[in-house]
Amino acid sequence: MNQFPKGFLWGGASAASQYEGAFDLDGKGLSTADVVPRYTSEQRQKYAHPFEVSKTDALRNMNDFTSNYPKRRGSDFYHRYREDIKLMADMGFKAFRFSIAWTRIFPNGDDERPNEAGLQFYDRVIDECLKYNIEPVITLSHYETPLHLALKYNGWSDRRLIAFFTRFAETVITRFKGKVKYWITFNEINGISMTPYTGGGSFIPAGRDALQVGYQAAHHQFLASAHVKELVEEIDPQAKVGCMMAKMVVYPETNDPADILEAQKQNDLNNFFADVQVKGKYPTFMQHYFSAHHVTIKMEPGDKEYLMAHTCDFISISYYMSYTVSATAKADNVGGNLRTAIRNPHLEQSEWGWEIDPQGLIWGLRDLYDRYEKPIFIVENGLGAKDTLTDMHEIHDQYRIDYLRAHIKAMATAIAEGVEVIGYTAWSAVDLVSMSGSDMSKRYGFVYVDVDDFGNGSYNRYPKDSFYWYKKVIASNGEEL
Ligand code: BGP
Repeated sequence: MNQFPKGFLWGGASAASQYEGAFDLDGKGLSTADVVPRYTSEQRQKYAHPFEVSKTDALRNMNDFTSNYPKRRGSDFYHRYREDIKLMADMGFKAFRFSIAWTRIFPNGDDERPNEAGLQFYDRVIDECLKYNIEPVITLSHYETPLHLALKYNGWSDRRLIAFFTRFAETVITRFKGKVKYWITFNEINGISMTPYTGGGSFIPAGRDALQVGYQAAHHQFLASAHVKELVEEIDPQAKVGCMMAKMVVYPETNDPADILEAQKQNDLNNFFADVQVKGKYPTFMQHYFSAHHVTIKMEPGDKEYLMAHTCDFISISYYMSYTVSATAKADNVGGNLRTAIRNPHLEQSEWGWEIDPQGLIWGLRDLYDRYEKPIFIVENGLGAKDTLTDMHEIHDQYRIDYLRAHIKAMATAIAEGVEVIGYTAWSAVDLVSMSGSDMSKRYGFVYVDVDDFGNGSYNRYPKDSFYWYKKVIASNGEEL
């Protein structure tokens, strides 16, 4: 029997830049995600991280209205939020995780006044959720930064971003006071050391190291998270603030102690991000890592005390797969959903080579709970797959059901052992644009959206087989899998 606590937050997740579309409507400014095109497979091979763009590309792409930018269209949630939230309610969702696009509220990021039309959109979305007793779980920054801040300040590598972000956060926390109980600060914050553009709108200037840029940006995001915590305490003390990490479960390739040490190091490097936001301080091992990698974090007096004074209430995570490293073929800091070269022969892979490992989730949950003793919210977990729409408008996604079932069972095992898990929002509620591929072919939703990689299609919504399965899971509070 799978036992889930009463009031467990079952639901699904999304992100503004992959879901909303309407990238330039009602006063919205451009974000870093809006200038990321869909890459061809050759281009994908050429770039180490296909979802990063250079400053030159960003400047060119911002004025390009003819090429294919799927994130600009998303799944048109902007116009179809009523229909989508109704579908979520039909599944019995208790929670819906989405992000607020900073550029709808402050189009340039450093504007003095908020854009009322942007706030009104989220008024409508939140009220629609509450109408069905769906708890809105809001991410303040999900893989996008106002493009203006990227171009003018080099994104989060500049300390001034903290004040701009705090103004944005204060605006929305005040506006949605009493309606939102769960705020998440930065999506997969641990990705930033590998992908400073996606995570923080920072380009890597020539001659600079990604690690230096990324970790400095992370320091600023840590402080910004602490500001959010302080604001929520003042404005809406009932609400809770969570940090968010891609939970990396890293295995050694063999039982050679050197491999085991390398895996431990990689796990520590990832947990570092929660160490700062939950324990409130930089762990000692990071000082050593920074000096070995010539990274210098510029801090100001009072930063350390501020971080210690405003730590998170809960930890939220994404979990898709596990990773394998060895002392010889190591991936230096496996951040974000990036793969190492070593294959785990015990695991099957998704069509995208992501190694499917439900037991790894048990390992990850135990590890986090042991280290932090804070409630854990799984806010992303799911299978990216190519779905086929039949002539009858059905989608037989048994593979997705199998994946989700196995991970939900794993979560139940961890809960039975005493890990406090407060909710599970699968990625994704409705199909949306893939973050890394910037295309529609890699689908995650319980609801199919009829649109292809080029924006052709009706955008009609069709429940998949997994929709009906998940409805039963929720209705039985996880007993019927
Ligand atoms: C996470 C991101 C999401 C998301 C998901 C799946 O890293 O937080 O935004 O998209 O992974 O990744 P992808 O879309 O690249 O398959």
